[in-house]
Amino acid sequence: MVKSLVVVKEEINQTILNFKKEEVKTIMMKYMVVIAAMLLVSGSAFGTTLYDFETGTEGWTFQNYTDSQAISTAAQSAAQALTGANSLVGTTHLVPGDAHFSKGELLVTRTQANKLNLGGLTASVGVFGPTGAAGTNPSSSNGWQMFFKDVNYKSWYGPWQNMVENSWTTLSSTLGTTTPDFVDAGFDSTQVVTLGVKIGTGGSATGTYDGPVYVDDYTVVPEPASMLLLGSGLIGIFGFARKKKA
Ligand SMILES: [Ca+2]
Repeated sequence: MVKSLVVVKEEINQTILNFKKEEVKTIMMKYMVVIAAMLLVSGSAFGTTLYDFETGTEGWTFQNYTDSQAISTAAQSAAQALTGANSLVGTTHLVPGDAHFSKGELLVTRTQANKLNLGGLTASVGVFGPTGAAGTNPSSSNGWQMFFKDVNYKSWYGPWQNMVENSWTTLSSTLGTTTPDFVDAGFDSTQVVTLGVKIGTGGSATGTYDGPVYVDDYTVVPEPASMLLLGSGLIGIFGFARKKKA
């Protein structure tokens, strides 16, 4: 039996249509793979900058505990910036072995309604100390650490890092992975309200430091493992969609 021309034409059209569908699917698949790959390699693109001090102190202040008074002001400054044109500056009077001035903190306390779930996230912050900030003993430099407090004021303090003068240093901690320098029992990384930077004198430091210290660009990003899950999840979802359609 000879097919009518109309039927043949219809079959050809259908073949072209199917081919185009397949082509679109292939192209979409390629894009999805590219997007997933981008997610994997550029987790920072999904980072959230919490504080960059471009609009002022953004709620940051200084600690005034009796044993933690080495920083006595918190202000916006255009003298140094890691991002944008401004940072936060603290006036520092750091005295080794002193009951009041051997350590100090710059910090922000958010409202309970704006508490942060930092579980599994990597938090980072830039710190800058000019000439003299590190102290006079190279083997026992003044240092910094980042810290968090939860809604119950339980604390988590990250690893100490020696001050490097005249360049921005990024302090970084992943809650749940990074070994803390100090942590209160029961600290809840899913309900963080206070974030900050602590400075302190080195163990056998001998020099007093009077001058500014700067903080900028407090950012949180999903840890690499989360990005891997997200990326492979997207590939998985698309793979499932393809199978379902086929
Ligand atoms: Ca800034």
